[in-house]
Order: sequence, then structure tokens, then C-alpha cells
Amino acid sequence: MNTHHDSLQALIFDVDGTISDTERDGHRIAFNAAFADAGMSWQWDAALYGELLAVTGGKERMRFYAERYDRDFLAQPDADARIKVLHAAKTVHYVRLVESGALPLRPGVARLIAEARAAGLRLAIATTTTPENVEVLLRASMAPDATSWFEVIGAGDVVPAKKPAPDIYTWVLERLKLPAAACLALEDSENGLKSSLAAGIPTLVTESEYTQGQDFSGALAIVPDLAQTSLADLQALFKQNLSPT
Ligand code: XBP
Ligand code: MG
Repeated sequence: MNTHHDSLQALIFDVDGTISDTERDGHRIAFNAAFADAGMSWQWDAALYGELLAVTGGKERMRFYAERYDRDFLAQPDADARIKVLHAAKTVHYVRLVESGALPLRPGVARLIAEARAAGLRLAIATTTTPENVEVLLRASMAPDATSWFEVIGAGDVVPAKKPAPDIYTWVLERLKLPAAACLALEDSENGLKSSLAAGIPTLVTESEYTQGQDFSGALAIVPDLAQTSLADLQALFKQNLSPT
């Protein structure tokens, strides 16, 4: 393992939008299925869902939708309990979708992870999505034992303040026992980038369908995807950042 003090020690991956394009054809479909099962009229089309992505976290996103479009829902005394139930149902649908193989990895992800493992880099995950969703996605899209490749998986409600707050990245760093400056985060969204940068972690952005044109200032680099990015490229970017010329 590479332990030189100024070399890259760990890659910390976001999940949704970074490892796989899960939002439009995964999470959105699962939300809609849960709403339909509950006999509700809520129906999120792809454009509306893009607006709702301003808020991370599925329960938080439903509340945000209700604040904007269905205040009567929120006026019910059990609104938060209903959101919890809807979210659990949404997770069941999402897991089923992922298990069916509906959500492939984004280009370059499998190759970069293989390179990183071969080089002895440590791997971790920092995401706002539910832990179950991450585990099933890794198993279905990478390998049956892929969850074991990631030393720390920070997901969902382990921290109450979701991205853009730094908390989930800070939580992961504490468990890796690494300083932020020894790691590199991979993100696809402005909320995610704000979160990783606020935790002090140099970050590469791979733009995704819903996040093109967002404000990525502060990123080490912005690329369309990881297809053209090798581990050596990441290590070079990381070094440049340590000693700007
Ligand atoms: C992902 C999210 C998640 C998913 C839904 O953002 O915001 O909420 O959309 O998952 P990021 P849950 O990629 O920045 O982590 O319904 O399980 O919350
Ligand atoms: Mg993301």
C-alpha cells in the first residue's frame, strides 16, 4: 500500500449520478410506484424530478414537493409518518428495480475501481441514499462481493444533515482515519461538491444528466464521465493540487 505522506490514499465515491445514473430511471420510478400503491395522485415526471433534486434525501425530497405542490398533505398531523411509510415502500421498489439490472454503471467506473484496488488504494462511499440501495446497486452492477471492496460506506440517515452539508464526508473520513487532503472525492452534483469541499476533500466532478451546467467551482476538474480518466490521471491531478505551480 502506498503510504507516502502526500500521495493519494483513498477514493470516496458518491453513488447516485456518479457510479450510476440512478435518478430518472431508478429513484423516480420507485417514488412514483410507491405513490401509486398508496392511491396518491403524486406523479413525478422527469422534468419535475429535476427540480426536486435540489433537495437530497428521499424523505426530504417528498416533503419539499409537498411544500411546493400539496400543502394539504403536510397539514395532516401524520404527514411525517406517512412520508416515512412512503419512503420505505419506495425503497422496496428501488431495490427490486436495481436487482432486475435496470441500472448499469457509468462509463469508466468499473475500470477505475479495478485500477484503484490493484494499486492498493482504499475505497469508500459517501451518499445521501439509503444503505440498502447502495448495497444492492454495488452487488448488481459491480460484483456479488463488491460491498466488501469499500472499507467505509456512509449512507442515508447516519448523519441527520444531508448534502450539501459536509457531515457525511466527515463521517467517512473519521472512519477511514484519514485527513481530507489524503483523499479524492468523486461527485456529480453541486450539492455533492459543496458537501465534499466543505469537508476539505479535493473533488473530481463527472457531470450527469441532471447536473450539467450546475456550479462546479472549486472542483479539481470536471469531466463528462470517467471513460477517459485513468487512476494515473487522478493521481496527477491530486499532486498538482497539493503543489500548485
Ligand atoms: C442522492 C439523493 C438520494 C436519492 C434517493 O444524492 O439525493 O436522496 O435521490 O435516495 P447524492 P433515498 O448523489 O448527492 O448522494 O430515497 O434513499 O434518499
Ligand atoms: Mg450524486
